[in-house]
Amino acid sequence: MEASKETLVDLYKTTLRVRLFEEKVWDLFSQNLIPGTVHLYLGQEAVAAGVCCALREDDWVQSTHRGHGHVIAKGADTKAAMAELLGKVTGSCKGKGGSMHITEFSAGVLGATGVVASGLPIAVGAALSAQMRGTKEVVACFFGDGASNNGTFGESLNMSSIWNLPVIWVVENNLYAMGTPIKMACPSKDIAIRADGYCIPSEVVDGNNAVEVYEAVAKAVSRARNGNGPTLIECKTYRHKGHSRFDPAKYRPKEEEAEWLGRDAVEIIQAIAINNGALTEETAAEIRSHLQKEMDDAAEYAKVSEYPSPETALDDVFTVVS
Ligand SMILES: Cc1ncc(C[n+]2csc(CCOP(=O)(O)OP(=O)(O)O)c2C)c(N)n1
Repeated sequence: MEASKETLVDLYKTTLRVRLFEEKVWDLFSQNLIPGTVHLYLGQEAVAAGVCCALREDDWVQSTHRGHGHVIAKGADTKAAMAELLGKVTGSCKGKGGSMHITEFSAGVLGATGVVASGLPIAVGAALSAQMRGTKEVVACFFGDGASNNGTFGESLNMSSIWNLPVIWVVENNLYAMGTPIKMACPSKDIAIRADGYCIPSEVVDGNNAVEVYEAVAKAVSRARNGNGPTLIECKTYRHKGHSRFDPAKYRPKEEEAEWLGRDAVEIIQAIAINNGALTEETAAEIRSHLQKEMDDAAEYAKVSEYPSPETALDDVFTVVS
């Protein structure tokens, strides 16, 4: 499914929107304005952009601990997302979720989670629900290379296959699970071949190229929507920063870093869009300055918003009474 000029502009805007959001997050985090920790999505923007641009508004995404990019790419309001990270009452979870539980249900985000690989079974449930309701909605489930070594990976892929569920399994292979290189944790060159064991078709793409991601996901979405079941797409990518907080990522070889940082997701989609006549240098710069203002406004909004009052601490907490 080839990307149209309109889609190329969309991919550029979404990739850049995520990049500028994350740069602003890093800036605010460095000023100690964000409590807890953050797992930045810087470097991996083309994955979220390529996936979310291939989805409909009423489709769903399941996120991870590295979730800001997924939420923003799916169309969440940047002000509410930024306020959430600062723990403010105007945040999308009223300031009670923060970075690792950021979500925006109204934009189709099922949730983010700090428990590695716990999103996969949730995606199975959401896809089963869509199938039973006959809505033709699909679910894209993001997870890392590390998560693919967790038991829920096998259980979820198996169920999605036998029940023919409308799921797109998106592995963001950024080569490391914290400080553990993928080579030490996975015997094969690609994670994608594991899908064969569950009779699920798979594809390996350049995760820094939003067009490649989009085209693979668009095919998978069409299969899922037409009742032909799940697909697994492995996106090879790289994070610009360490795993979280102040991890300087000293375990990564310098040559490897230089090679990946030289293949920047924003620069790649900008060059493709310009070469295809979808953008000019001028229109690309206009979009950038518009998006930069959006992020500056979002940060200001988050800073001046109030913290939730202590009396509301137990609001929205659910218990099952039997
Ligand atoms: C069940 C579980 N085990 C371990 C951890 C600690 N932990 C947090 S992130 C992480 C690495 C995850 O790697 P990956 O799935 O590749 O995602 P990435 O951080 O690279 O985006 C680990 C082991 C956890 N949060 N949950």
